[in-house]
Amino acid sequence: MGGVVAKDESAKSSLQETKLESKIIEAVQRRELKGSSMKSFNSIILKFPKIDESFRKCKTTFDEYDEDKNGTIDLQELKHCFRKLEISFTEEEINDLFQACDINEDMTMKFNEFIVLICLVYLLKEDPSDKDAKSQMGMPNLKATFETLVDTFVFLDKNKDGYVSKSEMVDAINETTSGERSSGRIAMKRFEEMDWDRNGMVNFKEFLFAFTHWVGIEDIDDEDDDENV
Ligand SMILES: [Ca+2]
Ligand SMILES: [Ca+2]
Ligand SMILES: [Ca+2]
Repeated sequence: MGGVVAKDESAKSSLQETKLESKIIEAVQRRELKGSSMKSFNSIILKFPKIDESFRKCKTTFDEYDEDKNGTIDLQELKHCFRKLEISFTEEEINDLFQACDINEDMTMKFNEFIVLICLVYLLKEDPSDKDAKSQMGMPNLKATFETLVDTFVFLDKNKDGYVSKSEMVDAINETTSGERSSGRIAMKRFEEMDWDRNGMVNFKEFLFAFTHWVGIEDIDDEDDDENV
C-alpha cells in the first residue's frame, strides 16, 4: 500500500503510509532480522534516566543549528545542517522527514521533534558499508541511545511487521518475571500513550515521540510556552 501517495496533504491520516513511512518500516524490519538483546520492558524503563541525559546533551547541537536563535529549527536551517554534515538526503527526503516530524504542524522543529528526526536519520542511513559516521549528525553520544531505542522496539514487535500492537505489548508484559508483574498496568498505560490515533498499532515514529515525552524532553522549552497560540 506504500504506493498510494496522499494527494490531499491537509487530510493527513496516520493510516496512510507515505513513502517515507514505508522506508522506515523497511529499515526497522531489517534491524529486526538481527534480533533484540532486551530482556523485559522493565529493563527499558530502568534506562529512562540515561536516555534523558543523552537527549539533553544534544541541546547544544540543536542550538548550533538554530541559526537565527529563535528556539526552533526551520526547514532552511535543517537543510543547512544536512549540507554541513554532508548527509546525502535529497531535497524531497529532507522535506518528507521534516513534515513527518513536525507533529504540531507549525513548520518548525522543536527540540523533541528534532530528536525524533535525528533518530530516523540514524535508522534510514544505517549502512554497514558506510564507515564514516556522517549519519551521526555531530552527535555521537546519541548513537548508543538510538541503539537502545531500536533494540526496545525490536523486542516489542514480536511478529516483526514494523508495528507494535496492543497484544504484543501484553506479551512483552507477560514475559516479565512474576515479581515485576505490577508494572503491567503501567506498561499498558505506556502503550496507550504511544498509540495516538488509537488504532491499536504503534509505529517507530510514534514510539520515538512517546520516549521524548516519557523522559521529559518536551519540558526543556517550557519557558517558551507563552508563544503557543
Ligand atoms: Ca531557527
Ligand atoms: Ca513543530
Ligand atoms: Ca508487530
